[in-house]
Amino acid sequence: MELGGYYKSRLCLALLSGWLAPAAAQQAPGFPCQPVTCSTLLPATSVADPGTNDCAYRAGNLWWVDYVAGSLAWSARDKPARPVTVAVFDDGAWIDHEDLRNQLWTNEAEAHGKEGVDDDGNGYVDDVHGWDFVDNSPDVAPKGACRERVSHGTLMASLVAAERNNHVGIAAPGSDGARVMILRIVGCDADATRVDPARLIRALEYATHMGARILSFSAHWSVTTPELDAAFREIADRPDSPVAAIVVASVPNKGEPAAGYPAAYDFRRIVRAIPIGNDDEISPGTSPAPAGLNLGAPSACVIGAGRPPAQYRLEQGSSNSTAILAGLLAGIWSSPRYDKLSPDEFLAGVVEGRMSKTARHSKPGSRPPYLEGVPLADACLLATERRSASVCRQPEAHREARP
Ligand SMILES: [Ca+2]
Ligand SMILES: [Ca+2]
Ligand SMILES: [Ca+2]
Repeated sequence: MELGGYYKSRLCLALLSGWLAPAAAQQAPGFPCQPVTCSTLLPATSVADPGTNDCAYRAGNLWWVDYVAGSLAWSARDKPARPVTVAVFDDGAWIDHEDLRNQLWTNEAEAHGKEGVDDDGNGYVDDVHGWDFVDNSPDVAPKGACRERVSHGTLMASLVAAERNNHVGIAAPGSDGARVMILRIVGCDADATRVDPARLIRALEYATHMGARILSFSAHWSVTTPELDAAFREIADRPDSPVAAIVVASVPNKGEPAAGYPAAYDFRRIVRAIPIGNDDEISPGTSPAPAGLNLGAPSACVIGAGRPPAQYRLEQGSSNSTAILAGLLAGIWSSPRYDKLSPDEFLAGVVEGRMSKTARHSKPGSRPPYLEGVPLADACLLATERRSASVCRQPEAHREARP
């Protein structure tokens, strides 16, 4: 990262070492993870302005990256991350978007193989960056009516791993530590919008066999089958499973009476994203979820990738929380300190042992199980004296007063 450029930006005040303090000083004034209010988040300039580097971040519009101390999960120049593959189960993605195209998991055998040939013999022909399980195709782009709508999967993939420091758009906590595998499991047309258990089982098998260590589900559903339950149990619960992975599950916030699956599974490798809005509050209408690894993550006023090649969108919702948390976990897991850990070791030592025990909590929620609030996800456990984070915020004068 070139620091000099930050000082030159008229929109941007570089606050370097000291603003994001070591973990021991988390309660001090100026605590690094203080969010800015939503009203400051409207872009101060075009987020596609090529004259700045990750300009949405430079313009102070990526509050959600700072809220999870996401820059601490970016790799140090002398210690590049060993990226974690994050499978994004969604409606496909525009992988030619400028902030996504270099951030994709790649099946090297297919990337360097022959077109029309299943070069790695995994049963899928030309699966370079994932698979479309709806139309059984290597083309993971949105299809049908989805082509004319906001691509939910594109937004999610960008919140996991948008390319950092490429002079455009946004950055994400998993910019360095995550690579996204695109799995299209729902479509837009009539019957295709429902989650199909058999289709989902195939996608789960694909993701885990191709090496995904985090499975990100911003989708949720209310009915399941014994076979689908068994597939999730194998991945997310059984000790010593050869396909163990961490499932990051959304908890919806539109007043649904139950969280839906996979958040509703009481499995130990499930990490639930609890949506957080302004001022550390759990989003109104957040569904109850089982006790366990429940971490708050930003939901409101989040900028992510839209249509290719260079559109961005401001979106709300619990889906955002899930993707941000998945990218954050990948960014932390990929750091040299933790990159050798198995899923169970990472969960026990880092997610449960450190992140869940943070002093940062949301405000109390209005109903069980959130009456005491939830721990807020962040990467502050990666703060060291050796390395403090570089963050970029608008000068105070450019912000509106908080209500
Ligand atoms: Ca193949
Ligand atoms: Ca091929
Ligand atoms: Ca970018």
